Amino acid sequence: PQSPADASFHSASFSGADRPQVLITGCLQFLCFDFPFRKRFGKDNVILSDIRKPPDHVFYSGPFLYADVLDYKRLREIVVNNRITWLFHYSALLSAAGEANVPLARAVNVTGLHNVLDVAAEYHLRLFVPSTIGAFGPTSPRNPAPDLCTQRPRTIYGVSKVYTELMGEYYYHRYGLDFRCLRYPGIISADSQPGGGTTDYAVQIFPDAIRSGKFECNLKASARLPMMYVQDCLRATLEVMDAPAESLSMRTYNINAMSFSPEELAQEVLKHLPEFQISYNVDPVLQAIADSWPMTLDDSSARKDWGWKHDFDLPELVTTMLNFHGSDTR
Ligand code: AKB
Repeated sequence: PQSPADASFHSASFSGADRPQVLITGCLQFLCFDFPFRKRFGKDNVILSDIRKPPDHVFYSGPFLYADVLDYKRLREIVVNNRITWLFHYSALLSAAGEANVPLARAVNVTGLHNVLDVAAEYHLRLFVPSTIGAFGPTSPRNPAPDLCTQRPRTIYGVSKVYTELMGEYYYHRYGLDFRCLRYPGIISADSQPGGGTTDYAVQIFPDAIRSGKFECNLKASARLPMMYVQDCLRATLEVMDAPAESLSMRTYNINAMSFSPEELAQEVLKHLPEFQISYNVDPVLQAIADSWPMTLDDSSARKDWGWKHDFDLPELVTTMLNFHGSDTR
């Protein structure tokens, strides 16, 4: 089914030669890129790519390609052959997946980034790379974490994302690369499978609540983390990419929407499903990661510089997610 995330994206505001030609790497990170990005840039002006095959139920209305970010020549070939001008680089192993396979995370998150930075600098692309709350660590302020503070993460994912922020900013100052970066909270999406993250519980709780009325949570009841609905996340991404360069006082911004713990999320689910039961089977590795992350982000610079504003708070998120899974008969 089409995601409710699709509903409020506005139409393309570009025409003719001004229209960006877009490449998205690692697009299966979110299954709902297709609609908002193609609506924005035009159906044939967005190339989605990944090394994985899209799930059978996912229909793309325009081009999808195999692209391995570790294959530098192939990346250049795709950029040249398709006259790409904007690149959104999503290929990455997330926090839990990275701890389970550090060499692979280092290859994809660091070597893949090098390839993308070099291609983007060579062909003068506008480049977006997401960062994360995982780029903060146990010595960062947690409530809230400001844009600029100590960042000493203890996961390979977090370390690679601090490196991403610094390298992107370095290429901006050194080579004039138009690098733009947002630190995403945990992203909650109705139509994607959880993908190796610490915040995945907040995605999985909804289908489990609808299908069985129960959910076993792998974080503590009190583990409070910043979260965002995918529609807000993709809109923020398009907005920061559209922002005039002179409005950006920085190249890496926090964006914030809501913060909640598993216990608070379960309370909200209970308002819709009075029989719902949550139990806890805490994974110590994931809990240690969650304990080292902020509870909320200070995103005042994003709000001031380019007008960031979230739409979804916890009640709207829960209603939207339950409605989606309630009507999902897969
Ligand atoms: C994860 O949990 O690893 C990601 C993230 C917060 O970046 N969802």
